[in-house]
Amino acid sequence: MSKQNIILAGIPMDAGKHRQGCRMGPDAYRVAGLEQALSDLGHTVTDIGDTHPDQVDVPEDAHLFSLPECVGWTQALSRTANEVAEQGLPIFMGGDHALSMGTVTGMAAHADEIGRPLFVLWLDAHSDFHTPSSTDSGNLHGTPVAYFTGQPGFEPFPPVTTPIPTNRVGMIGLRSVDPAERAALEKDDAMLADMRSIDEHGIKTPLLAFLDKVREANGILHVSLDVDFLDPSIAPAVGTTVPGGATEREAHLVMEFLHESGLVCSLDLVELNPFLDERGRTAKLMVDLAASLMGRRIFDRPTRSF
Ligand code: 4U7
Ligand code: MN
Ligand code: MN
Ligand code: MN
Repeated sequence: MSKQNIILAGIPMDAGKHRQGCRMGPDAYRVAGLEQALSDLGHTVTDIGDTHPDQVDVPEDAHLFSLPECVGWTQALSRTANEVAEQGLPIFMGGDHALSMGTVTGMAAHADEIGRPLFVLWLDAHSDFHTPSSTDSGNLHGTPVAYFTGQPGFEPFPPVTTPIPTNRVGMIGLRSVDPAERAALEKDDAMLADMRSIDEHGIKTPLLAFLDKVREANGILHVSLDVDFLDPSIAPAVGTTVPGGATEREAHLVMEFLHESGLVCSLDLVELNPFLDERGRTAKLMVDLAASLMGRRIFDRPTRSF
């Protein structure tokens, strides 16, 4: 990957779940030095500030948390992602994972415009494959993959004009998938790498297989990195911790391979809740992972003391 125009877009979205705090995510990445870390690698970096949701005329829903706000965010983010994708490589600083309903649909429209298929790599403990009717929690951050792959039941969200076929989705890090999600995923053909298979075969096996698929299709790759992909012992700042996650080296190795592939077109950094962090360690780790993805080499890792 050569030197890039990187666009940092803050998305202080907290509407995708009951527990609040992800709205502080964008500022935590700024304080943790994301812009400097990327410009030190020779990239041009522009922080366009924070995005805001559109005002929409959608009624509240008794079962779904903050439905109108989520619809307004999706509409605004889909438009913003499509616009910034034309200027370079966007990094969406969340915000909770419901923001991917907008970023992925916007990137899909962009990919369509340039005539290349969009693939999505989902780095997460969860599959986020609920629909509004299958979710028990009512938290829409558990639904983005179902939305952008075009599953039914998402009215009043904007119709998905460029759905991503499930065979262009790869999930790595899975260890908490609800029964309804599992039933739906079993019928589909997304690439699923759970932590058991990662323990057994190593994290590079599913990743390289997926990158080969992207390359063979002349595709481009959107990466969605949920903090809970990481083990909670190294990344405590997230509301939905699940033990047994990726280690620091596994996560960096994924980023290093992604860099070497040259296929990545955009990145979501989601679910960071700075209210739950320990002296900024999770925010700093996420910054380090983004830097690895953008080409920082292993000997250039900074020494850290807390
Ligand atoms: B995240 C959950 F029940 N499946 O639907 C749900 F386990 O973006 C969790 O991956 C969803 O953090 C987690 O509420 C969403 C739960
Ligand atoms: Mn466009
Ligand atoms: Mn998620
Ligand atoms: Mn998750």
